Amino acid sequence: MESGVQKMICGASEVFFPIHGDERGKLVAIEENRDLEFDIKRIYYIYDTCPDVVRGKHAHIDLHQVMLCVCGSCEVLLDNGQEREVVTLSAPNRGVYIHSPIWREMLHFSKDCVLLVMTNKFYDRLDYIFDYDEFLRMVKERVEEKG
Ligand code: T46
Repeated sequence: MESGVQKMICGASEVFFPIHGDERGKLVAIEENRDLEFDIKRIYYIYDTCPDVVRGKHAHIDLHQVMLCVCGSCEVLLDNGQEREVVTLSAPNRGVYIHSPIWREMLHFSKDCVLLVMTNKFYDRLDYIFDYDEFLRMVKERVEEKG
């Protein structure tokens, strides 16, 4: 499959990465500024999450990130303050690229889920918004600033 970008709600896109496969198995390579539109500053992965747990429940003020399940599956609720969408991540070469402030919740993790995340910034707790109303206020302010 070719790498590419497909539109989702405003602020997020679906991304695809090429699979290099032969008789030995499959391999996916992700290169910054080629397969991703940003420099990768940080990679982390989430695993061993119980199926009834909801993670995330926050937005970021200024962060670009791509997330995909290298194993298993989970759902991601994306909310840009005006539209909502639930995406199922279940392929190691298909992810979601979040490039604007979006409230996100990750849920329905399969037992074997490994959710890989690549971001353009180092970890910064001050970049998080944990209050949904505060998130809505920030989105509204940005819309007003843009006119
Ligand atoms: C996001 C979703 C997809 C670190 O020390 N460094 C890190 O880079 C991260 C991401 C977390 N941590 C520590 C902070 C907490 O003590 O790891 C612990 C769990 O992190 P958190 O509760 O933020 O995990 P999630 O799954 O709710 O959210 C994470 C990211 O924080 C967030 O940016 O978009 O995954």
